[in-house]
Amino acid sequence: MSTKPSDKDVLVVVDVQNDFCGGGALEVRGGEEIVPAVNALIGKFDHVVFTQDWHPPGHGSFASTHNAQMFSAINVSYGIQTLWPNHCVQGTPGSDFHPDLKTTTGELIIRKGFRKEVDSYSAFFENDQLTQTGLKGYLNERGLERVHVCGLAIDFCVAFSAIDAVRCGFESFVVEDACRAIDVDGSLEHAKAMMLKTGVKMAASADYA
Ligand code: VGL
Ligand code: ZN
Repeated sequence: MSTKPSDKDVLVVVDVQNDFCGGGALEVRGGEEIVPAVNALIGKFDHVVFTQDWHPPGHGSFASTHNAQMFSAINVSYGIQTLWPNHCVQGTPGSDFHPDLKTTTGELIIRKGFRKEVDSYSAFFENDQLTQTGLKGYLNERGLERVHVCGLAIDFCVAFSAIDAVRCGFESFVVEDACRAIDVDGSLEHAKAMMLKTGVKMAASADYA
């Protein structure tokens, strides 16, 4: 069945940035392959929001900040934090959106991860699960009720965003073919299980007319 997005539907395009694409600092395998599918979705929605991972130099999620191994994990005040290669540093080319991404009709860009001590995977809450980005209020004030998430990476920022959308009272969908995974230490399987348990619905680009 194919449905046409209404004025209550919003597409949230997560972190389609150079550092998550081929040759980027935190390359997601096949990341750039989703750009045509994401652009096609953008063309179908009246309301489009982008997120942009946006870290200051020396961010607390960078392995280099802790002289630790990339993709290892440490305990921080808000729980376990995976340590990443330096990526999406504010103002660098790696933090730019993929050059082919059609950002023109976007109504809002949510930047996240800009506080040095707290990472932010979700478009709604920072990783402390408390600090809000403002997206919930924005969507509520604009009467948007259904959130459709695509982008990079499905096992981190996409999953956290879709799960938090449910938590914030929205109906939440992940457009699976318009996502790719980092898949470190079983993260993809874990994220999928969490999404299903929370009530996130899996969708495909073909579901949208
Ligand atoms: C992301 C790890 C670190 C993502 C961002 O966009 O999924 N993953 N920062
Ligand atoms: Zn990041």
